[in-house]
Amino acid sequence: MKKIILLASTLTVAVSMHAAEHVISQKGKAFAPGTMKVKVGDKIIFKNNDGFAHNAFSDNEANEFDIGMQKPGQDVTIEMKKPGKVEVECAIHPNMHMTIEVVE
Ligand SMILES: [Cu+2]
Repeated sequence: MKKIILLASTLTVAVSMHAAEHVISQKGKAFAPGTMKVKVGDKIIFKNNDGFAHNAFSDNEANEFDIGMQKPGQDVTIEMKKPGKVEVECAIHPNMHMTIEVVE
């Protein structure tokens, strides 16, 4: 039993060493930065720095996601699972968009 626990914690360390975290801010009805290059397995943290809700999503097949209603001050983390271009939009504010390039 002890061996299994040790193996599990070693794996967790190995994964977290390779995966980077990137922050995307939503403020003034805009994503910042406007473009971002990340690696497969990296995590994206969406921060809502506005006083109202956002709903970031992407229809790009490789990394399709929909955060849903994200309240002010809330952080939502998603993982980029496959390489490709990810065009991020906000379902509430049509003028909001940014692009994430995911590479191997
Ligand atoms: Cu929005």
